[in-house]
Amino acid sequence: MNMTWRWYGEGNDNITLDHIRQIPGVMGIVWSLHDKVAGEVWEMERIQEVADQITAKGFSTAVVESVNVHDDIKIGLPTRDKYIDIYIDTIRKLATVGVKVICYNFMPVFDWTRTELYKELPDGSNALFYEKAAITDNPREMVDRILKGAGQFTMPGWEPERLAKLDELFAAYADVTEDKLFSNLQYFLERIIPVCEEVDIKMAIHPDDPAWPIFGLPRIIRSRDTIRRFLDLVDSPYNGLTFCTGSLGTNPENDLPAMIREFHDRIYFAHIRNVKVFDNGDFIEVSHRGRDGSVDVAEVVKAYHENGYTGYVRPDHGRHLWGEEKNCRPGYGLYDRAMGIMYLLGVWDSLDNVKGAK
Ligand code: CS2
Ligand code: MN
Repeated sequence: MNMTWRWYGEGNDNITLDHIRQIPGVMGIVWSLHDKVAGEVWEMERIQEVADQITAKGFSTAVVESVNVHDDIKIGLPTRDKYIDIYIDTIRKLATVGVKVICYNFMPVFDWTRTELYKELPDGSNALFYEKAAITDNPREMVDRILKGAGQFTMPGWEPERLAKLDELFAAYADVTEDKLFSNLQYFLERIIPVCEEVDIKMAIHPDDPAWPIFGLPRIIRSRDTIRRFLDLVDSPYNGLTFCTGSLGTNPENDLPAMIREFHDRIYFAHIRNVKVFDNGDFIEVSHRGRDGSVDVAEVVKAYHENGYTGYVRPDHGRHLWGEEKNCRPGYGLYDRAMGIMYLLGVWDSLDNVKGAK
């Protein structure tokens, strides 16, 4: 496995590349131009600048998360072609700085959704929490709560300017059924995948988080069957997956190791994290250690190991520890993610059963 770390960029995060260099085993930086909203042009100079910072510290630039997809593409409006052209322009530019995998998602309106950003765990740390009953009919209420909780930070997919027009967005999605969303995704893929084949970049869709529809909006990457349907939309090795155990693991019916065994040759990016799912369907993010939550993380790593997985991996979210929540992005502190890496590499190396395993 090729271990990576999601970094928000210089001056954009309290975690620097020098911090990351001290975490054993990290080979690559997962990066993006985080100030770009979906549909904006990515200028080559900006791309080059970040890529240079990353390579100067000896890291690979191979994974970008995310290049977000404009709502017009997801809704299927006539303006989608213009935004797909911009997307293709970004793919071509990213190829010139060594990008091999682009992670993106196709969730309507909201990226990952939680109801609380700093829910205290019994050990005194805190983490992202989802309370089913708190998802009411009023998305505005939830949006305000999340934006307030995030304070100074803008979280991916939670851009205040875009969410200010929530009513309009919901109205625009009114006719978008699950089938329609699948066919809009197919339209998008049929245009971009030939370019990816040409420039050798794998597209890796991120599953929906949580793995069920919310606020009446369809969510289509959520289970074994929907993933199979997705892969068949465009049956090219360049049309692949980010397999996020945290997102898919919110539904205990998803047998994650079995899904990894089935889909491993189309998984290009593994997000590994644990969630504890309660009987009423609420869930909270916990440490990577398998026995702390509902995801058998060691078994997940074993499924990758068995299949000789050589793709990119990152510890997904972590808890906020030792007071760092005052100063870090929700879910993206330093300590728990660093410990998560050591857990993942520990399991992997023990499976290698080799002294000084690589
Ligand atoms: C990420 C997602 O922070 C997270 O939960 O896994 O925001 C992810 O970056 C996007 O869904 C991918 O487009
Ligand atoms: Mn993820």
